[in-house]
Amino acid sequence: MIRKIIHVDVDAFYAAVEERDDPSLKGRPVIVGGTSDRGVVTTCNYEARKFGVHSAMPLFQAKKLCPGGIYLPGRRERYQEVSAQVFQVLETFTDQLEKVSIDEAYLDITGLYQSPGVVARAIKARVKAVTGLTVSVGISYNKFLAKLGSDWNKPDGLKEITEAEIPEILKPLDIRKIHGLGEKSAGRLYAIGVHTVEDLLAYDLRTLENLLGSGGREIYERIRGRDLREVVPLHERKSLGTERTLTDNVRGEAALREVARAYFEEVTRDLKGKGLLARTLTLKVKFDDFTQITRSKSLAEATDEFRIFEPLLEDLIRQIPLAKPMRLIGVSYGGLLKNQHRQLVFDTLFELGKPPE
Ligand code: TTP
Ligand code: MG
Repeated sequence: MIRKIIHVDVDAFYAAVEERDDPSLKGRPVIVGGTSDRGVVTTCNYEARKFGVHSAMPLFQAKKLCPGGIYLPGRRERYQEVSAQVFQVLETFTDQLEKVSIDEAYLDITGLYQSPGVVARAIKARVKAVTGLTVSVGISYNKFLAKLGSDWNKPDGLKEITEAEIPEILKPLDIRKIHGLGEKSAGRLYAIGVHTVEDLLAYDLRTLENLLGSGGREIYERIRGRDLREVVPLHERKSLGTERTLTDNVRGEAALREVARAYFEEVTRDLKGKGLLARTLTLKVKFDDFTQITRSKSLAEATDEFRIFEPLLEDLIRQIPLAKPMRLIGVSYGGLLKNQHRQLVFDTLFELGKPPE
């Protein structure tokens, strides 16, 4: 199946946070990276980039190129805070979200109904509304091409790369744009006259492996538009539940139902109280011989409605064998979503999905 992968990268992240927190900086070149001339530029906004300033440039050199710039020392904690806000927005679109760095993530939206273009525009609009920052978004059918897309027309960019455009769209690219090809390798290739992806496409797999070592195969595949890496969510969503060892073992369906229902009511209150929606209900029973059984049922859509989950609980109770005495019973919800963002996301998707008037 063709996947739908999105890569999101915040524009001039640290500098953009400084501009957001102090609007008087807007429109002026902002350079983050310390105030002593011995340091280097951590990042700078696009106004400063017009002067030729870039990340990792020594500050004394930046000050020569851009003497009128605003030089700031950087506030790591503040950037972490804003980063968390950005990820909170992203995580409302899918739980298939992989955080790559402080300002960068992959989302696998294969399962979403809306087209990737609509989702990408909704992401841009929501991040902007919540944090005031612009992001660039790349869309494609694998990670490599999605990342290339987000870098295509920064800042505030949006670029989709389709399978039909491969390899033509890649041919003119400078090999230094190939994510995964290190600076040293790029230098080595430059030295033998290989500057573009088109030049590199002329090399067969064995030659590339000789030139680039073990990473050669990966590069060989990527410039042909092939990349099978999956989007790996950092931590799968936690579950929310109650389980207790009973004071006395119980036996039979009525006893199981009584305890399971009490836990179910408790954990459903907890779910609502935390502003969460759930998709899966799980019932777990441990018997007196310490064997255990867990049974789950899922809904197509997450909810926090007691009456929607109630029949699922009944189903689960019927799946538990009743011959042995039970020593522990547990009920939990999984596939959790935050409730309050949901409506916002759907509103934005709806707005952006409407045909132009
Ligand atoms: P990047 O996404 O590489 O850079 P950026 O967001 O500033 O600019 P753009 O994406 O528009 O090209 O990095 C994100 C942040 O990480 C950046 O704002 C500062 C920080 N950073 C470092 O601390 N050290 C570095 O070497 C780099 C490149 C970035
Ligand atoms: Mg960035």
